[in-house]
Amino acid sequence: MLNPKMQVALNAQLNEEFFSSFLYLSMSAYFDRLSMSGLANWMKIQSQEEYIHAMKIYTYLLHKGGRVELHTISQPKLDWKNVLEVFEDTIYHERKITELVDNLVNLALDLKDHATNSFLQWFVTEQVEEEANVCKIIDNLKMIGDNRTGLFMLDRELSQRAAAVSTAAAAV
Ligand code: OFO
Repeated sequence: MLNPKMQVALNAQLNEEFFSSFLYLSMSAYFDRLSMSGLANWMKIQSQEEYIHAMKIYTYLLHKGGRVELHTISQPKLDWKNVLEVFEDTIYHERKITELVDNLVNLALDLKDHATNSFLQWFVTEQVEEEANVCKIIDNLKMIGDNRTGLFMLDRELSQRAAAVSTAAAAV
């Protein structure tokens, strides 16, 4: 049985993960508008991964006899100045998510909720990888600057990203 405080906190995180999915889908649509299909592909997969994160929490809540409570998802930003600004917003957002995950772990420790603490460790590790991936792209974009060929090459490289696992398989 989940502590009511943990149930509320996990549902809030569930909503944050769905918002992340929306935000990255909006970024993907922005890149498609610019005909940057590689960047659009990278963000679309990022959006799918966030959906998987949300569904992991959804499934965990149900396994623990908790209640899933879906909230309204805020409208994400629709426009950016340039490619770099999109990824700067992404790292800002991911750092906020890392902080939220850390707060959840702190709550689990306070409540001596070992099962939830163990469940959350997957997210702790995932955030390290996500932040590193985004930082690498930001470094590349800074090196490229206004060089159109460089941007074209990066777009080609990011078109190679493939979804690691099927949505259904990853959510359990
Ligand atoms: Fe990008 O983060 Fe989910 O957890």
